[in-house]
Amino acid sequence: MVGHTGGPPVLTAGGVIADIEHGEAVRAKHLYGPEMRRRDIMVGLGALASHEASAATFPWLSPDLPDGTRAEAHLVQIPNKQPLIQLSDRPPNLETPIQAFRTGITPNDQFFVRYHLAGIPGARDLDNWKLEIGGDAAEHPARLGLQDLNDLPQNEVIAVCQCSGNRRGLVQPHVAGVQWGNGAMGCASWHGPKLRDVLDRVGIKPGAVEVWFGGVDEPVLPVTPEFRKSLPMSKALADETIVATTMNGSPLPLLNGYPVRLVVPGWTSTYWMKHLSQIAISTIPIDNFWMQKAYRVPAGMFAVEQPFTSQNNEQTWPITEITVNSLIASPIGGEQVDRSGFTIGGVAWDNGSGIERVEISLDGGKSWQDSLLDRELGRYAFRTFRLDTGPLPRGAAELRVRATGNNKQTQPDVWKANPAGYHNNVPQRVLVTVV
Ligand SMILES: Nc1nc2c(c(=O)[nH]1)N[C@H]1C(S)=C(S)[C@@H](COP(=O)(O)O)O[C@H]1N2
Ligand SMILES: [Mo]
Repeated sequence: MVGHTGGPPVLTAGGVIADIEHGEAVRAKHLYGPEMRRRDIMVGLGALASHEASAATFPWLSPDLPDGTRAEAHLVQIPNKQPLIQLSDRPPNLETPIQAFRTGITPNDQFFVRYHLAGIPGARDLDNWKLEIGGDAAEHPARLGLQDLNDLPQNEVIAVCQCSGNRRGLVQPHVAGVQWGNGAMGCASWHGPKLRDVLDRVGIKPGAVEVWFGGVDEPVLPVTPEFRKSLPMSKALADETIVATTMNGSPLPLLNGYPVRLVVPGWTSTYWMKHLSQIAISTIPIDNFWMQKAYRVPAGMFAVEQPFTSQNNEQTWPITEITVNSLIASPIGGEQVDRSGFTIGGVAWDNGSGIERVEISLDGGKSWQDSLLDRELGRYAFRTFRLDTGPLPRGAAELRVRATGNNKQTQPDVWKANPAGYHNNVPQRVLVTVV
């Protein structure tokens, strides 16, 4: 295992979040003794602190979210994380508050958490972690440890990890699924060997069509399908696709995939397998619920540069590339702003073509002006932007933001409705009061 301080947090069987790594056990027990329910450990940002707190107390929860979500969503404080918005408990689905997107890199302790299965691993389950690589198109299967990965040539990529369902909760009419607001995403610097170099350790036979991936989390009920995903060979062998052993210079937080996760820059994070423990190079397409039923969009609805042909059918395609998007993180909705002028700031990102332009409207979309783009951290990274508004008339104002990629894709005025609520990239609206 890699050495690290402040062990990763663990969800115990009883559903109480505790931290059992090393000396942290005592502190965790003290802070959140096993008798305490999760609801009791909620804290607020700053002075906010009550599990009664809801829409009225958290103005930064978008008004577009379903009422039920606005009432239920609350901040939780878990070890080694700042307060995150809890949207579900088992499995844990935790959203990053919008304030975190004022910088291009999302700190590990503010990074969102998404799981499909309640049987998520604790740190002890990962002590004997190994990565098994095989499949019918592998020349000679192998079992690698962390040191084997560290011995391969190392790469860094700064890339946005965005859930396919980010902003699903903001679409109208509402659709089923985790009701994410704007924070089911983050951008980090990921470090580790290329997947290609890992696959070369076992050798790829001719005839390989996909690489399949599994992690150590397991369904609690036998009827629940295991979470397994696959990539086409083109994306698996691409320069940017890595097996990350660190995140922002530290070991991965437990809930973000410790000790190793797949990083697939430009693609939504459903493919970014956490606690990666199985890789199979395969001559046949994977056939399971998570690839063939879930995470799919109507065929041809969203332009992609690299089709995933082995998984396409006539009606639907797997969701793959991120669509161009942008977010104002300052000011936030409901805030009062100064009529002498204020600075608007946030982030924009796309599938890796890179951000060419971010426009801002101060009048609800009637007129637009270019913002200033900060230095690019990498083509898969968040690009921060800002605009000094200058003086504005008093009263209500509606800000909007719209990004365009180097590939000329831009954000549509109307969401391309699809059953799962994916790819919601209509320009965000932020209502503020100029005083
Ligand atoms: N092992 C495992 N990996 C996983 C998942 C999962 O449920 N289990 N969910 C995927 C999905 S849909 C998303 S959005 C990202 C979330 O990554 P994060 O929890 O680090 O933010 O992990 C991906 N990798
Ligand atoms: Mo996701």
